[in-house]
Amino acid sequence: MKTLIKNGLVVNATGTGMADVLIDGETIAAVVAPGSTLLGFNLESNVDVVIDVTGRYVIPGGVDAHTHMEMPFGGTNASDTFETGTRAAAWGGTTSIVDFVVQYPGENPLERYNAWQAKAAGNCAIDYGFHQILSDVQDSSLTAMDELIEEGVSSFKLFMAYKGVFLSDDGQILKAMQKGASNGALMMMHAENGSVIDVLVSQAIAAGNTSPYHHGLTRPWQAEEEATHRAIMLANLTGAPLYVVHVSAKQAVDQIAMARDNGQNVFGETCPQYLYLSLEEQLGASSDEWGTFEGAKWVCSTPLRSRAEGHQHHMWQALRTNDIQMVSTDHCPFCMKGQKDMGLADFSKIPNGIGSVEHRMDLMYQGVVDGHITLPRWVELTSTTPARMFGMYGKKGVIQPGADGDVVVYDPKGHTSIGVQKTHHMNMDYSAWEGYEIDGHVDTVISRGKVVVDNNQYVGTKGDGKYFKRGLSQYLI
Ligand code: DUC
Ligand code: ZN
Ligand code: ZN
Repeated sequence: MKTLIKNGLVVNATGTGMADVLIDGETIAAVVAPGSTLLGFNLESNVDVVIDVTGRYVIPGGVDAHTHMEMPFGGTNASDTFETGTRAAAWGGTTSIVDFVVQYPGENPLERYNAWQAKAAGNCAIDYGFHQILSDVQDSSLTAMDELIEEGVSSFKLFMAYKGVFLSDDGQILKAMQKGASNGALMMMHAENGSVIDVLVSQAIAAGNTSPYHHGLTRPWQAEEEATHRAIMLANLTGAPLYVVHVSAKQAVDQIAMARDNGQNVFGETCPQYLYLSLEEQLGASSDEWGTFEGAKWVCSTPLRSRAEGHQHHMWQALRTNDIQMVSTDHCPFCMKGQKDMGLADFSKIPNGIGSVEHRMDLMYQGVVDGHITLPRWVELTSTTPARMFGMYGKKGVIQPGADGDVVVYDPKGHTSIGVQKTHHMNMDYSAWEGYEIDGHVDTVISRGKVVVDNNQYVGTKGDGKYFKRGLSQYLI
């Protein structure tokens, strides 16, 4: 099967140019000036399908490097399965995800990895890879890190919060980082001071402050800044490369920027919720159905930050200046009914998470329209850097010969209305993004040469997505 995408403006992280893109089977075979012949062959008359994309952008499929499909967490499971979540991702122009294998204390990481492979196999709409979460860092976990790298799991997430669930103490973090420094793994960190947060949470509940807004107040920026600094220091001590996930506080951004200026291999990821949403909006949220519990829709960790304190503005700036290098979603959806409502009387029982996997490409494109970032930077933040950060670049993250045929046709004159009212495709009974209007539209999504979304229809099949065996981070070699 040969497909020619003609007359588009190809947008890569390196820049833009008018070009025709030929996909042969699963792979991009050529990127040529519009109307070119190749070795005397007229491309258009030698392919099976021609898609004329005049006036539209042709971008590499999005790579969302932080998702939690059907994750067991907070006494329930994230509501998107690999099937529903990856299909929603495809709808939104994301053609690869990297999800997290969960290891709870006492469990064997390799067994958990096999379990996650079994959950995903045959169910995904788009390609997928895995990071491994390590909770208690046993000696066997350190050995498993070597074996997992052989399996294509080259990044490991540790937590400085969620005591008794995920939290690793500083000694455990040190040991895992020593391993990462020696085997080339990228160490990922959930950087919040869990002990401090646990005390603040108990005090808030004891004082009767039980509404969702207090989730954010009890996870203050100081707890994020301190943990980010500590993680950077432990990485510095061991020589391990560090990737800080879901950065939300401007002070944490500054810690990362300082470490980078000092020449340390430290990277930062943020998420659309930390660019657009705020603690003030969560405070003001109320509905007839939920009252002030409406704010539970935006309970996630790290939490939304105060707009008055300027975190969102600082974050957009950091994306422009490359103090923060990429945008993932931390897609971890829960329904209000039967999941979030477990915390009706106590915010600390609300499962933490927001669902955005379908909307990341659109929300970040709006950043182009609003003048925060350029078109190539949009592609860099959402596709190229995630691919390079996590050892997928060349196949993913770029429109060039030899890359996988993961291509999105994006219409800058189109429009997208987001929300559950507008029938989003994530398995959630609400949207954290209800009412958001985007000045652009995902028209066509091609995953390894196969059209999976076209003209507002899903035309793929469950199982189209394959496991992607990742290499080491391409920022480190
Ligand atoms: N934060 C969330 O909001 N959900 C999943 C785990 C996490 O760190
Ligand atoms: Zn986290
Ligand atoms: Zn996460």
